[in-house]
Amino acid sequence: MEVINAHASATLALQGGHIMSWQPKSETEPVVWLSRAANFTPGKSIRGGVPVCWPWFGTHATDPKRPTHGFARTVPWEVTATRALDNGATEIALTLVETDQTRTMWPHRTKLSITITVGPRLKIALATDNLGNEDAVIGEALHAYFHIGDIADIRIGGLEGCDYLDKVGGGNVHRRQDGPVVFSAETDRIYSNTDAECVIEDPRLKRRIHVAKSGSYSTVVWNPWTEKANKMGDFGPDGWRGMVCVESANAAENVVTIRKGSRHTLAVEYWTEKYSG
Ligand code: TA6
Repeated sequence: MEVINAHASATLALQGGHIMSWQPKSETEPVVWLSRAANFTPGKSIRGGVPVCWPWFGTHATDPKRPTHGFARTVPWEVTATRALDNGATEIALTLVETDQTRTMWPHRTKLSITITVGPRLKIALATDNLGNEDAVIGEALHAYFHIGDIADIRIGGLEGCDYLDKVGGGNVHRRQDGPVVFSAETDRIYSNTDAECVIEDPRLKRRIHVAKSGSYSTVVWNPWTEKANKMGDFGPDGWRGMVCVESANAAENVVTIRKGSRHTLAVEYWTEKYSG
């Protein structure tokens, strides 16, 4: 599904309620990155865009055979509303279509919906309604891939002093962020207890990308670097150099308990500004 308006263009897939690309008119390069070698296989994650990780993040807590990052990103969603807003932006609402298979993996009566606003900013609100008569605990993320000039040149501000789980090499080593995040090797970190806005400073593309959020207390930063990207096989030649994930999440110690009968929303806003570096 293509969305083109006075402010921006975007492509969405019904599979996973997945935003695959977004480019404001003010930019000559996409802001949300999509791999040139992305596979569009039903049931498989799409390499790039903003995958919806839900109702768990990473490996399932008790059953490692269940899909990594939950099932929401690999099942069909349906459009429930579209709206042209007064400011010229476009709003699209989608909801996950439950099946016997999803109910087997997730036996809670919840409804998952996403509202996407394509404009000079990209706004995404992921809402979980707990319709059951017991509390439900979820892990989740808007696993956003951002397009950058080169991973070795960028810095990410906003996480200074935050504690994080270093997942590289399958470890779970606790560390603390000293200064901006910079990259010189595979990087896979879950920053905990932070609702801070992050800013990706990109001197090569001469822009800053702002990643603001609410209802999210973890931020995941990921770049696979050479070896892991080659193993994954869907980054294309050196594709990993042109992307970084800054994921607004509730993961690890920040999983969310949604009281029965209530709603929890994880929302993000992405925008850019010129930056001379
Ligand atoms: O968010 C980082 C991460 O958990 C990495 O460890 C890597 O697995 C990445 O997500 C992509 O996972 P995927 O299942 O989309 O290949």
